[in-house]
Amino acid sequence: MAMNLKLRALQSVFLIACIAIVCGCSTTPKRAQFASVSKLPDPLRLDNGKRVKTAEAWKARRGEIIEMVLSIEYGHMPPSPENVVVKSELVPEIVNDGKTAHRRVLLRLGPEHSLEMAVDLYLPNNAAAPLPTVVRVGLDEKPSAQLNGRGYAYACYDQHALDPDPKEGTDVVGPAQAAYPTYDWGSIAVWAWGASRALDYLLTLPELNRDQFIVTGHSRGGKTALLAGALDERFAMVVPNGSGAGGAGCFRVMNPNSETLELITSPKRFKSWFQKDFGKFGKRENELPFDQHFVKALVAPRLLLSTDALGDLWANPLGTQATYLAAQPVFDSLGAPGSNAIHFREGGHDQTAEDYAALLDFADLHFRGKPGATRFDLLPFPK
Ligand code: GTR
Repeated sequence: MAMNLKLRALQSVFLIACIAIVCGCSTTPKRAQFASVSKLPDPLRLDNGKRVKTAEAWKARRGEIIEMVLSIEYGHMPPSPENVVVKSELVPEIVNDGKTAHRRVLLRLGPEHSLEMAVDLYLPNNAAAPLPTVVRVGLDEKPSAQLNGRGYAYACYDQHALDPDPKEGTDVVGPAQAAYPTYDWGSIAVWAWGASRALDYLLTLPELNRDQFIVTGHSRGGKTALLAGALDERFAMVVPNGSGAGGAGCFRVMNPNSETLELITSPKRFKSWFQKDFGKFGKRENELPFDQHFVKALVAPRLLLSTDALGDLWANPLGTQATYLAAQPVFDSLGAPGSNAIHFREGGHDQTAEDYAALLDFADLHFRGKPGATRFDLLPFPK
């Protein structure tokens, strides 16, 4: 008997070592790395135990999931203030070798219009309106030439005007949290609320197609884009890039060396991005009633594409594939199997021209019926 147990233990050590070699990891694998997609919580099971079978039941389940992820992970956001106005607008300038008209708009919003937020708008010259529009978390001129060149309008907004992003381990009560003191929202929720306020303004512009808004962002901006798109159904397409922990990465299924729930919620790092008690699930991910595929599922049946890099282990590519697989049944059940997509490129932590090309190809496919060069069905890891 004792011999048998010894043999079993030896076998397990050998098996773990083999898995570690296959995964290319030198450290002892952590428990979470071995969770299987089939063991993740079921987004299609209502709190009362019944399984979702109709679109109506999904609506109810969607409400349950929203409350679950906001109360536990991100914190609650105030409703739309419905008062976004333009404070000032700079005269458009022509950039990108004459191909783009750029203008900066300063918005006022919130209680007594006390909040201000800048939005940069880049419109392609000579493109047929109304245009599909990419909305990015964070001001960045770089992608404008590529996006405008493909006939997409591009807008980006200054999320830090609502809540600044000081160096890790420091928290400040930002202007939006000060304006709405009774809400428990962390920075990601504030920034995501900002995406919706930028959209409130963009929807007033007749040159933009109101049914073809895409929200994207990178890294902490990717987490923000996923949450914004998950909650705000006016976004037709949602593209988190390199978003990892708190974004498209699964907390229970991880590459070795990926950022864990415990690490990201450490008070020395990014506790302030989340609802203040979220960190208690560090090393207890299995007790979470959801995982990040629930957040992805909130996008269904709209379009969702996560773009990631295979060399960006910190952002957990394996776990991003896991959430893609685990969210798929929700898209299937709503009759939109092709609306859930994933794309991996070689390289590291960035949102590159290749990532934007994948976004544009996915949008062209669904908005214009025009297939591009990017494949969305390639899975780098075994299922
Ligand atoms: C890292 C953080 C990641 C990611 C990244 C970024 O330090 O651990 O979750 O958000 O910052 O936003 O660049």
